Amino acid sequence: MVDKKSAVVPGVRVYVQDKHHVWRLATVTKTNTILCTVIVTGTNEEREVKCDSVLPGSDQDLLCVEGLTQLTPINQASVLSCLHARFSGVQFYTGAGSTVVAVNPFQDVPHMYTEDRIHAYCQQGEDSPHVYRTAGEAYRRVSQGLGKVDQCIIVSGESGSGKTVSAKHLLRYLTSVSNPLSSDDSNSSLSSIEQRILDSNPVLEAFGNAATQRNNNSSRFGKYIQLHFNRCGVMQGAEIHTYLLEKTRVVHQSPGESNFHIFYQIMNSLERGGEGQQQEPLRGVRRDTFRTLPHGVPGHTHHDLEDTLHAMTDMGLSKQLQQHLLVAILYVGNIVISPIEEDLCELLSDKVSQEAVEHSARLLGVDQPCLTHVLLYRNIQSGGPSRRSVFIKPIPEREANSRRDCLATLLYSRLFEWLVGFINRQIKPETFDHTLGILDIYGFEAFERNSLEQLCINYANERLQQHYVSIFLRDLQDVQLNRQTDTRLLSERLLSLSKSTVCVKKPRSHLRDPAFTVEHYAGDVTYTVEQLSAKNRDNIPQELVSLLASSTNEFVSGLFTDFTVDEGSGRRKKTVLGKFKAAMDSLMSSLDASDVHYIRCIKPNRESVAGRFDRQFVHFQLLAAGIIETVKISSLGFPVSPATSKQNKASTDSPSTPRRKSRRRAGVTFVDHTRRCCVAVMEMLFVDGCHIGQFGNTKIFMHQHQVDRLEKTRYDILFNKASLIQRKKHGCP
Ligand code: AD9
Ligand code: MG
Repeated sequence: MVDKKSAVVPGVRVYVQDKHHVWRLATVTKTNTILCTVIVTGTNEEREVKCDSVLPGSDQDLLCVEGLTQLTPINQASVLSCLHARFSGVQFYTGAGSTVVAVNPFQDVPHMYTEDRIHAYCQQGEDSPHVYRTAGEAYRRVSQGLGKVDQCIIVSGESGSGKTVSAKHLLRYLTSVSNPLSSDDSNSSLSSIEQRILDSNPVLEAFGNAATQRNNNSSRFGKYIQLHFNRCGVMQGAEIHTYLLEKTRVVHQSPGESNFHIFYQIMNSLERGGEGQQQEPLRGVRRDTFRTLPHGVPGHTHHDLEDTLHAMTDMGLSKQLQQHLLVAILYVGNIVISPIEEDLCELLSDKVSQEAVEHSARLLGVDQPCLTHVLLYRNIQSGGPSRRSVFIKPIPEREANSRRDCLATLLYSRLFEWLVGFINRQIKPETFDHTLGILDIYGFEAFERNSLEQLCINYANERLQQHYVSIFLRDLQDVQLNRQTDTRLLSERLLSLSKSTVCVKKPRSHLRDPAFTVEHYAGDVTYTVEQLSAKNRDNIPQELVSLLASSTNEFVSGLFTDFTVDEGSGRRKKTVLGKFKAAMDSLMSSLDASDVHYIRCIKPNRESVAGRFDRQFVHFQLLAAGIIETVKISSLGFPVSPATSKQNKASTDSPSTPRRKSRRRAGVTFVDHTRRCCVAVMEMLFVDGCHIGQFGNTKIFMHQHQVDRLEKTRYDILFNKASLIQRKKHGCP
């Protein structure tokens, strides 16, 4: 730990370990070589503790510490206490090097997200930690051709920590600043492309989010939205990539959880006598008609129904089309299969089940006997290509149940894919120069029972965490740090984090079902094996697809005409995990090609309530996410090392065209002329006596705050002039 050996003498401030608070600030009153007596700050409580168990503390006013690297000293106790002090002081954002740590307020804080705040960040040089600061930095790079030019903001944190809300604020900032009209005049409306991009949010949330035990509005899919800009920084459009929707939720929800929001929204609308209510298949339907629509988490409101419908209409989506297919999916969930004998079953003849098959067939545009047939029988093909014959075989109850569930999940996942495709067609530009991506995936989660869905979600988080660690490791290798002992320790720690193979072990608790435990970076998770491999194979019967492709409902048949079932078997068959891994690999390549900015979201308590900061819970998240390590690294070294000669990549460049010329000149004369210029600039800027960084032969090694200041000054000088010239040249407003 940093400064571990500083003297423990009377009068000194230290942090002592505490069961409830994790660490508490105290003052040493007496000491010998092994033990010391302390008085806990704010109390009269006296404690005797081991000298080597304390961490150095200080009198620093933690509320005012905007960046964790400014803490003196930096250790896990001071980082935790700082975030706590700021949370209590209604300061929810804190810097950690270039990363922004966002603690979820769990209450409305409208003053933090006003148009004026956006204006302050984009026009008036405001740079206190905020999602707007991160968005502004990424935007500045993309619009001025800096760094790798393509940018990505990764929002991470566990389920319910505030990723989706942060991503929305990022998007709002970016749509606002990239549109000169809206940023000049806060009353003017956004241009239609920006509005369409914003509209995609409530629509995708309605279809892809649901209430879970951890979050009333939990994202059940991963989302990577790439905003496309021209070289002047004007938004041209966007493209949305989604990752593995948790489709099984359509037919099965864990206790206390709910189905996707859209179903409730449609039900609310129909129950209130909304459009479609009078037509036969939808007449009289209510939420409690459907087995797959549990109440969900108490207190959950579907207040954004109007938003969804409004946004859907704006995007040109037909309400009726949505309603019919969604209600059909719910009816499929009501079909009950009952066994006749071991390998033979039938549809239950009760009213609910009969109505269900009748209505779903009608709404799906398929023949009712055909629908019944594909649920209860399967085709077996035999013979070679020349003499192929097909046998029809009844299937057992269990298999028929999975077919029914497969029908519902297949319909929903195809609808979701179609929706994403539809939105992309509305927002994708014909041409663009650069991209700025925002990644908001489902957060790490561990429930009582965890299956393939959690395995994929946690795997994705594992990959992102490794990426985060590798970014800081790479900086570490790039830079010749001047305090080798401390950093070697830190790099070893980080290396072990990044290289640790996922550890699988036997579960500790005695579960009845077979299970295995994975030691994830954010804690152990036990996965039950039952159904895991079936879900992983994700077999889709061809008969179901053929039936739907032959639907008289053009929309339904359209969803399936080009859909091919993966008929591979054994090793050739692509599993869900295999496909998901490939999607993550491709995402990681995209991240590697971009400058990456991080927002690390922290959930302050498990109960999702305002005003409660559970120090143990937060402490665990800080350690697991490696935040404390990265703060230490950022403060110890010079995490930023822009090359001044050939490898010129980042911060000291001027905007795009002039940059290339000056770079060549700089490469030749760096040692004498350019070096002297750099020293002069640094001395001029950092006259307040702070360290001006270190000069190597080809690089300057700087602290993050120095780069920030340099960038800001350069931005102030160059942006107004150079970008004006560029904008004029490209005919931009
Ligand atoms: V999950 O991994 O998708 O399950 P997220 O996305 O991390 O999760 P989300 O953004 O949905 O969490 O936030 C959870 C809840 O916290 C929201 O519904 C809000 O009620 C609350 N929240 C989050 N961020 C803010 C904020 N900046 N201001 C106010 C917030 N409330
Ligand atoms: Mg989310």
